[in-house]
Amino acid sequence: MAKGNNSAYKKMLDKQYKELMRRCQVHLEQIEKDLPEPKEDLQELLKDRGFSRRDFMKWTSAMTAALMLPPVFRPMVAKAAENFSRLPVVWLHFAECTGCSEAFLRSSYPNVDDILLETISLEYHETLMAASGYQAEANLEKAVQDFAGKFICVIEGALPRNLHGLYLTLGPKGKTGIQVAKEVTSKAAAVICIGSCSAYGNIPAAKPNPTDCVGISEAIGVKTINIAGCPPNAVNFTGTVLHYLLFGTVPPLDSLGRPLWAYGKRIHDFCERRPHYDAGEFVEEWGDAGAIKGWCLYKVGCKGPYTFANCSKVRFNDGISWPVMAGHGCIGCTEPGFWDTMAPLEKPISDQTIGGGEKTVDKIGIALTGVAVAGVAAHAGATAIVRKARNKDDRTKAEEE
Ligand code: FSX
Ligand code: SF4
Ligand code: F3S
Repeated sequence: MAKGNNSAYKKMLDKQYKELMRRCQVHLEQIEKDLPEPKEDLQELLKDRGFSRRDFMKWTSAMTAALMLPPVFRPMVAKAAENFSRLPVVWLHFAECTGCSEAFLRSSYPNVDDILLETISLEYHETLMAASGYQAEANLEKAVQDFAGKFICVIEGALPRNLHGLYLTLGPKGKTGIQVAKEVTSKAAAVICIGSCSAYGNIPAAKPNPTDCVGISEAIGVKTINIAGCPPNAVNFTGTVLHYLLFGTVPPLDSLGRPLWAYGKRIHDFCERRPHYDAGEFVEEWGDAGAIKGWCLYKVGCKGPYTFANCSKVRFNDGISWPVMAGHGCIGCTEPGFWDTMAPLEKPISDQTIGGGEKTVDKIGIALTGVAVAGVAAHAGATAIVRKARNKDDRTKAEEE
């Protein structure tokens, strides 16, 4: 009986994946018809940078798994990567530090994701393009017109709303950021917020927030895909764009607009220091014996228990390290309002929630478990809501799973 059920289940999965593959093939062919020729030959570029075909295949396997697709999708992920430079991108900057662009484009240890980002077809990017003034504005207008409904609008930075948006004006005509954001996003195929500033307001929105900065979605009411982080991981951006190139849809998102494949799990649950947390072994102060032994950073403020992101799994700079591995706690940079809600950054939140002062490990454990369980329950609830919305969206069951 059980065996029968198993084979029926396997048959159902096979059928769903076949349908998903068919859709993927149709979409890849469509892209080749609709979008301009690739601006770069990815394979040539990889060869020039010393990456072998084998390195590329390894990356393809890792990306396929990260996107929660079965290995049979590997050739299609490779094809989507080769088509990466066909996708026209208009990249806007509002209130931010440009650390997101810096993090993406200046990696000291470039990996396949970084090379892929180099191929991106940037029709407009204020900090990278040579044009300025009227020429820059004309370039933006042309890109939006030429690729209407086909380009991806990528946004870094929050939007100030006070003084009718006049705290942030752009270009020779002195348009407000809000005006530019509305004009460009209304013609885009999808809007991707890079970094927590454009996603949720973040540091420009930190108290007292005199300019009334908020994230893009809140400022102009558009649906955005939020690649959260300050700065975010390049992998989370390239993976999301690859998903779009593969299926023509945005990947499933949580209630905060973050792709579930990248932000669906808590930092704390995939942290290499977790066994020390479970054993009650904590760093008590910077440089103590626990710090030297690599114990858990919870008591020196790690916000990993409240933060959803894949930093511990994908790490940064070609997988070399991530904040906790470098010896500082996670400061929760992928969560909305992290600068205010996660402060003080080097003290545990439970110090406040359970009455302040130093607590025993047991007390911290109890308080933390309560907060973490509430966080997880909220996240699970949000996931269920997203799933329901997706069902409404008439997506196939195979893609949802
Ligand atoms: Fe914000 Fe990005 Fe942090 Fe900075 O552009 S997410 S302040 S790294 O640069 O927007
Ligand atoms: Fe890792 Fe921070 Fe959790 Fe400790 S509290 S296990 S350092 S994520
Ligand atoms: Fe940010 Fe924490 Fe990752 S601080 S980079 S979410 S480890």
